[in-house]
Amino acid sequence: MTKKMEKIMITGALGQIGSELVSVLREKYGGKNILATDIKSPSQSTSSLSVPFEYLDVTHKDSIENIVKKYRIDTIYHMSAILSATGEKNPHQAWDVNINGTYNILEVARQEEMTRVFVPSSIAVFSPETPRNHTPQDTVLKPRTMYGITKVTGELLSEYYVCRFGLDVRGCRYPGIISHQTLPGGGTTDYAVEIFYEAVKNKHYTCFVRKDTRLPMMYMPDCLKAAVDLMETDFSRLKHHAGFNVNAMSFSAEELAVEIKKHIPDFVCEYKPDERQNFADTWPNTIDDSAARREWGWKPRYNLSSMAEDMVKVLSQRHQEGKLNY
Ligand code: AKB
Repeated sequence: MTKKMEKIMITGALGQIGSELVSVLREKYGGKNILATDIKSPSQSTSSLSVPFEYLDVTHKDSIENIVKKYRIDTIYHMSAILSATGEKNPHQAWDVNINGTYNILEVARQEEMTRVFVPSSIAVFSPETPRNHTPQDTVLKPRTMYGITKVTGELLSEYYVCRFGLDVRGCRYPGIISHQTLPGGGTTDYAVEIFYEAVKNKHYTCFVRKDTRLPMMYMPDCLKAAVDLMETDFSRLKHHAGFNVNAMSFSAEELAVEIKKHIPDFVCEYKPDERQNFADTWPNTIDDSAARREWGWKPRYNLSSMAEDMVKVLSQRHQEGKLNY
């Protein structure tokens, strides 16, 4: 029997995914049942959470314990993480936040006999040895970045907690996430978001990967749907738990620029690859997500053209209102 999720805590609630996840969970489960936490304070962010907020550094297990007890939390969406580019600049911090933070969350969840935990993973778990097209669910994972290493470890640790302690831990391997509410920070796929802001504001963007760089991407509504759908699925249906491949769209940087040009004809994109190119070069072109489709009914709603149309529409409107803060 799959237990009900009643009191839900989100870590990294002011981040790119966390900030929008708060709104979706608030609508679904009611604001009084959601607790947002982050290492930043809400005043530093533009997001209006409309749910209780607590400062939380996930590397401090005692702080997690205190908050979990105070709010009687039974479910955690653990969204705080250091992404690939920042992680490579400071691998020790990436290890601390991504590994020790995740371990602390899982340990507190185990001790408190929680209902469920969501631990997201990433396409950064893959590596040059992994098949790059239609990358299988179960395949070689030998990442070269500290971020990728922490994400593989997070998947293995999550699966260990499922098998060893019977804790219900779930997660999917997110591709690059494109959104218009909160900017991503420190990732390799950030160019796929920046390009929209620059196109709308300045009609020009210098992209930090080569134009033929093809990566899997996903629009935020699908990213949130994946998290909620996976967490709502009956446990008995799942053969995998952490690290589901989820596919939505896949395009090269140049194809993205061409798509944006359909809406902003005088947009010009240049390409000046930096060190992030090296990370992108070890990640897949396309993903096989048949396990997610089979086990919990995953199906994305947005493709490149519907995502780009929506992004340009929302950001152009905001720009006209003088509210495109970037
Ligand atoms: C990153 O680029 O680091 C992230 C990811 C793919 O996990 N967006």
